[in-house]
Order: sequence, then structure tokens, then C-alpha cells
Amino acid sequence: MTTDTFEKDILKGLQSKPKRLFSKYFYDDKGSALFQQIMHLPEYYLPGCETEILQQRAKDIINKLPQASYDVVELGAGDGSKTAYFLDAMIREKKKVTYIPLDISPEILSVNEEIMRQRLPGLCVKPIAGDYFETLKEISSREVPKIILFLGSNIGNFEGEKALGFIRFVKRFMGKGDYFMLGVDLKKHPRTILAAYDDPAGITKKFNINLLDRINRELNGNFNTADFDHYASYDPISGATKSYLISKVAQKVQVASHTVGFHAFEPIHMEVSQKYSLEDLDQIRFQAGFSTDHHFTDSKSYFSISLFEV
Ligand code: AVJ
Repeated sequence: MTTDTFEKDILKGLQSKPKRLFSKYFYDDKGSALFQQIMHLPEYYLPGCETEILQQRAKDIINKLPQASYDVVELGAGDGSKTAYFLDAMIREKKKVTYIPLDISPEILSVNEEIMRQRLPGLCVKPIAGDYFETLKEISSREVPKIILFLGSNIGNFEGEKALGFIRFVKRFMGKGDYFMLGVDLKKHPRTILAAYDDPAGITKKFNINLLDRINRELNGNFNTADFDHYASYDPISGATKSYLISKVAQKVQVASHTVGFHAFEPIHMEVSQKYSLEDLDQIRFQAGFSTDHHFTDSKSYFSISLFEV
């Protein structure tokens, strides 16, 4: 990613009304480390639920997959440590698997390869580094049927109709007999969801504030981060969880030699983490033009691994 797009996106967002910044920029080295801490918070139930499904329900998922061999393509794979449970089950169920992790970061892909080498020696791993808007092209020409994985509730960061747009975009690279496997956080008690994005330890606040620090470092900004507070909300009707940073005072901030004015208590919208019901997912599956779907949930029905068949 060039500094150019980063600078343009940040300035455009800060000049919009209401102000907004994009959560895809959270993940510099410090932000990625803070996200690892979030994943270990007791309130942040998502990774535990998803891991439970990948461990306990893998065989049920694999029973829906008729072919003997598959390319398992993972979008935004990261270190793949949760995916290893599913790949392990695929191998135990005698499927012939090639694992193709796609990620923007070549560093995390070498960690991924090393984890697979240790946990699943003999697994064929073919990492591809880059933006998946580019790298997906490379996998669509392969002969073997594929399962495209998009785990970790990452679909939740797409706002409104953009989630459907993204699923339609991925489907263009798929053929008959291929599967899209999505890890999705479900609608549930609003307090349970809100607590996951408003932890008392304040890690989620730091995770959001880090983007202001990043702007200070990389775009020569002068945000005084102590003047901003974090505020999360959940709307049980739409299922949208939204995070904001609130300017506690009226102030002017410099970013890349532009001046940005804030009123007291003016919000910057930072992130959307959309929650879905199983009915919402059925509708998206239908609207995206997949033929069938199956949902595999954890014991609390907090999270779903949903399998969409082309
Ligand atoms: C990585 C996008 C799934 O939205 O739950 C965690 C990021 N933000 N806490 C999410 C996040 C605040 C996370 N995703």
C-alpha cells in the first residue's frame, strides 16, 4: 500500500461530514499486536467460538463436501493457526488438499507456512502475497475444485450493501461445485456484543487511538490522543456495531499540512462490525446467487461458519 492512498483516504475521511477513518488502516505493527491482545480478551468471544466450530464441527462441514480433492484458498489468512484445525480434519477425512493462503503481508505468510510445516507436515502450502483483489485472479484458473475461506468475522467490516458486493465479487472467481466458507458473528444479546467492543481493560480504545498515533507518525500529524475518547454502539435492529473516537474538546489538528477542526464531542466514525442472523445470511446467499447454504454454529449459537455452494 502506498503512503499516497493512505494520505488521500485519511484526509478525505477527516474532511467528510460526519468524519470517518477506515479500520483497514488499524493494522500497522502496533495495531496488529493490539488486535492479538483483543483476541485474548475474555469479552471478545469471537475467536473462541470460531475455534470451537473448526474443532468440533469440522467433520460435519467436510461431510457436505463431495469431492476427493480441494484447493483451500484463504482470504486474509494471517498466521492460519485456526485454519489448521480444519485442514487437519480434511486430511484425516482423506481429502487431498492444497492450502493457498492469501495475505497482504509476506511476513505473516512465512509464519503461516512455518505453523503448517510444524502442525501439518506434508500439507502442500502455496502462499500468495498481495491484495486479494489481485491475487484471486491467480487461483481462478486452477483445475481443482476450491473452497474459499473468509474467517474471523472479517466480512463484518464491510458496511451495508458492500458485504453483498464483496461476496458477489469473490463468486466471479468461482465455478460450479466450489464453496465459499464464511466465519460470521451472529446477532445475540446486545450487551454481549457491546462488551466485546468496549472492554474494561481499554485495549479496544488503544486499538482505535493507535490509528491517530499512526497518522501522527506517518502523515506528520499532531493529534493529542488524550483529547479523544472511545465510544462503541450496537443497534440490535440493523446489527451494526460502530466504533467512534470522540473529540473531548473543540480543537484544531494538523495532518499532512492540512488543518482539521473539531467541535467539542464531535465523533470520528472508525469501524463497523456488522452482525448477522442466520436468516440474514440465507438472504445474502440467495442474493449473491449461490445455490445452497449450511450453517455450523458453536454451542452458544454466537458464531456461524456458513458454507455457500455455487
Ligand atoms: C477483525 C474485523 C473481525 O470487527 O470484530 C476487534 C476487529 N475491532 N475489536 C471485529 C475488531 C474491534 C474485528 N475483525
